[in-house]
Amino acid sequence: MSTAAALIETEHRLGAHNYKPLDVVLTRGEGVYVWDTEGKRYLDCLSAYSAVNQGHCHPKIREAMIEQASRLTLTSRAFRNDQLAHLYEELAALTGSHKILPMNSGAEAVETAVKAVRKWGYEVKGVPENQAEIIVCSDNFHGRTIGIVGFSTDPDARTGFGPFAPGFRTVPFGDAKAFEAAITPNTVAALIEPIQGEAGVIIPPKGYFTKVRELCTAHNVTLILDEIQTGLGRTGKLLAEEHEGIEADVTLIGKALSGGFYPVSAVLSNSEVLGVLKPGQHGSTFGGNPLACAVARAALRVLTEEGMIENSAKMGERFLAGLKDIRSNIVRDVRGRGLMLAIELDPAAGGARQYCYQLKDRGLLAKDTHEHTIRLAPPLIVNEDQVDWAVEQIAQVL
Ligand code: IF1
Repeated sequence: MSTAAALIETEHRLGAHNYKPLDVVLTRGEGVYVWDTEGKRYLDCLSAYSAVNQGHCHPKIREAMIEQASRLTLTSRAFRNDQLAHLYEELAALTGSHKILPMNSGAEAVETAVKAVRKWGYEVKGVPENQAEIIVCSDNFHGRTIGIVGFSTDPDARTGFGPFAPGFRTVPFGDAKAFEAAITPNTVAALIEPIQGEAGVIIPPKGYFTKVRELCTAHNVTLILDEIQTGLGRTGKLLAEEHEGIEADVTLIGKALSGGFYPVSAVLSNSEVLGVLKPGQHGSTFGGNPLACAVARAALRVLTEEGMIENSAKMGERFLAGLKDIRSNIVRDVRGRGLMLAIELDPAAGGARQYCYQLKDRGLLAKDTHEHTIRLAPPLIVNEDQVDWAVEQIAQVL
């Protein structure tokens, strides 16, 4: 048995240093809790960046995974499998989408959507070849591929990785006037997060998305919402767009689509946009494989059948109210929707990371983001006592 310190040393020696994790080595998870190699238990307030909305190792998803893994895991899309059609049906019934394209990671879903809307722009909207423009927002986070980091505004994400693909126009998030001004006859799509996650849980002003929706409709621009993090119950609704009373033309989901068992993502769309992709023009070895489909079907089933979305709304309100009651002169702002929450600290407090370490010592795992913000996102099955306990720990530390 290696000790935690030895495992950390080996990671440091052999692994690329593209992460700086908290020094806690986890070995087991169940529901809202994870355990480290020393047997210490933690309340997980990150949920693998919202991929384990259903809680760690959910027994019904595990059962579906083991059952399917014992039968058939991968056929490639060269042949058909008996799970994909069921996933399509269940996703369509749940979300109302008409066409679905399964991929693996979130970044792949974003890349897929970018390809589809460009082709749609040329073939349906009539944009001249290679002139398509996509509007994106400053401080966006959509993934790590070359295509995506090319339209990031975060220097860490993009510096040194160019040259990048042209065809993206950046506007400030939450500013409908700037959005309108960026639309040209060549604009094929807008790609936006309903709430910016990596940027620090930034909720746009009321009415922003209503206006964006109107503008997209008026100018025949495809509205793509990246719900990879906000979707599947995280904000207290199935999709965060419901808070805004709008519908996207294309919705991207991932992360919790598998409950954290396996990378599964999907592009959900109307028929027109995904309809432009013909055989041979897009795909992936693992996308839509039977294991992924069986896992995703179970992940969606427990999300709805076990009332996790309603619980997210209820517990989110309780968590936010608790955080707002904390009296601390280093707290600058507290915000959230559903169980997607953040505490922004005063820059004078010396960074959020030290507080994450103190929370870890008290048995609560959370992650700092952008230096001064603590992000909180427990599994959607968290209960009142656990929320109250978390608030108490946070109050003590701050
Ligand atoms: C990491 C952040 C969260 C996403 C949205 C697409 C993707 C993500 C809205 C890509 C991924 C991740 C990736 C993870 C950290 C995490 C993250 F801090 F970077 F921003 F969640 F807040 N769209 N988010 O949030 O999905 O390809 O990773 O499956 O370690 O990079 P992916």
